[in-house]
Amino acid sequence: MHRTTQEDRCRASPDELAFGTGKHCVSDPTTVAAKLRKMVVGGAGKTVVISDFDYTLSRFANGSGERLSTTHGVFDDNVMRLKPELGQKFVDLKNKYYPIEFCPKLTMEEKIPHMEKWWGTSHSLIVNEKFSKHTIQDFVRQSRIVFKDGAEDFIQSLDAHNIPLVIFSAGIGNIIEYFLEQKLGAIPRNTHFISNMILFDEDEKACAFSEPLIHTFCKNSSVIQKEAPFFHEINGRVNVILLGDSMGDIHMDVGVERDGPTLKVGYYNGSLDDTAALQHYEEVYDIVLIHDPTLNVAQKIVDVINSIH
Ligand code: MG7
Ligand code: MG
Repeated sequence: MHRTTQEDRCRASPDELAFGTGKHCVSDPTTVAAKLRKMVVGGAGKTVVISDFDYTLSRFANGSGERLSTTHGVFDDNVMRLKPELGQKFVDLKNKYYPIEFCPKLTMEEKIPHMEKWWGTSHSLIVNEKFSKHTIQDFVRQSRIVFKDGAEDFIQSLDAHNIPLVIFSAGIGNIIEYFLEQKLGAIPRNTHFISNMILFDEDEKACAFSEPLIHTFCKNSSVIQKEAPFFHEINGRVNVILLGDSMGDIHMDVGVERDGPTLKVGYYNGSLDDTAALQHYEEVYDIVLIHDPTLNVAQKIVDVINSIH
């Protein structure tokens, strides 16, 4: 029997999709093709996109390979500029906890208390400083958050075809909102958020964060409030396109009760030498895109679904 090698798998792609020249892995093309067929039969009316934001809809690195910003990172950069002492506190937290988040030797259970501490401390700093909405909007304008190529068109095309987009982020939802408003002019009607939201007092100063806290390792049904107003909109949308870049993103669909397929697209931003990590991504994501700064594949999938009806 012919054993599929890593090389073979990285070349394989289902006939329905021409992925272009970007490097990608599909470990089980038959399953991907079967899921896609079901999604095409269901059409746009049965589809919902559930996507992570940081390093999924946004770019991981610029053309020179420099790391770009996450939504939380907006505070690191801007506060460092304005109030170096406070800025250093954000940076120290990142330096301490980021290696724990990605440590291959720790289990998820071992990491969770550290993540709660990181998010909790960082959010307290934001609330204690009482940043105004206006200041945070300015921070976003000056931030190093960059859309992946084609992200604006992707979001607009979902809206045009009435496909809901649920942005499920352990980052800061308001930052995503301001970013979308600044880039798209307004937040499209189809776009909804499950995220950490900064709450403002009557003077529009940050005074608290929404509950429950969402960190990297609790992006699942436990933090989805079923009474969210958009839930009626995604009811009956049995086919899910899930976009993520981390291991914590693969259960974002479990809050949605249904029996249709989830096509999982994973953006791998790690080292190419880390074959264990890459292999792990291939096991949990249907399609793994390696160092892909575009949304071409996600757009292709949506185009295929829309092309039939
Ligand atoms: N992330 C989480 N927190 C912070 C923070 O305070 N500063 C920075 N720079 N990054 C943070 O979108 C989720 C990602 O945001 C990062 C509290 C984590 O690495 C997480 O994966
Ligand atoms: Mg991410």
